[in-house]
Amino acid sequence: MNKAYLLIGGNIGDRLANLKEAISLLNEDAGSIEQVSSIYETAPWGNTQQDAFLNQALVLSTSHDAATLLRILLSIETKMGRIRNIPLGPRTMDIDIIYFNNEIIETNQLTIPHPQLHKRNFVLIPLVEIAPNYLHPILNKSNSTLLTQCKDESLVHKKINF
Ligand code: PH2
Ligand code: MG
Ligand code: MG
Repeated sequence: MNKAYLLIGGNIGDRLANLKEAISLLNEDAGSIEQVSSIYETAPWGNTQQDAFLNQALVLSTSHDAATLLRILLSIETKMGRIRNIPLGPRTMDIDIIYFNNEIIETNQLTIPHPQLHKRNFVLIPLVEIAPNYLHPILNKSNSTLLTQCKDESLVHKKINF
């Protein structure tokens, strides 16, 4: 079995219901969700003129390889009404592969580890909750260390009451 670390999130519609739907579609179509982080409300990163996101990190156990998994994830995004228009812009659901086992993959479709992960609190904070000691296979640092060294100042806070 392969172990994929995913980050899911969105900022359009019923954000909480969309996270739950993404998890159930992942369990149906992609493999088995083994771990989930808390849900975080996160300030929009990159394009700041949009609503706040909810983000959550997941561990998926899957028999698919990374390229096949990517196709499945994109089809779930499409099922959930994702329309790709503005880069870094608002979306119902984005499902990103952050790590895949400890593989380093660089193709036209896919870069793993996710090339921006170490620059983003909205990725690192949920990720540290479920995999603090996982070593980034290129930077050779744990997720905890990456978070300590991250210069991102955008706000991320745990959502407990909805
Ligand atoms: N995704 C982006 C761009 N900016 N900001 C937050 N807070 N959360 C996201 O998931 C996010 C983002 C591109 O995929
Ligand atoms: Mg993304
Ligand atoms: Mg994406």
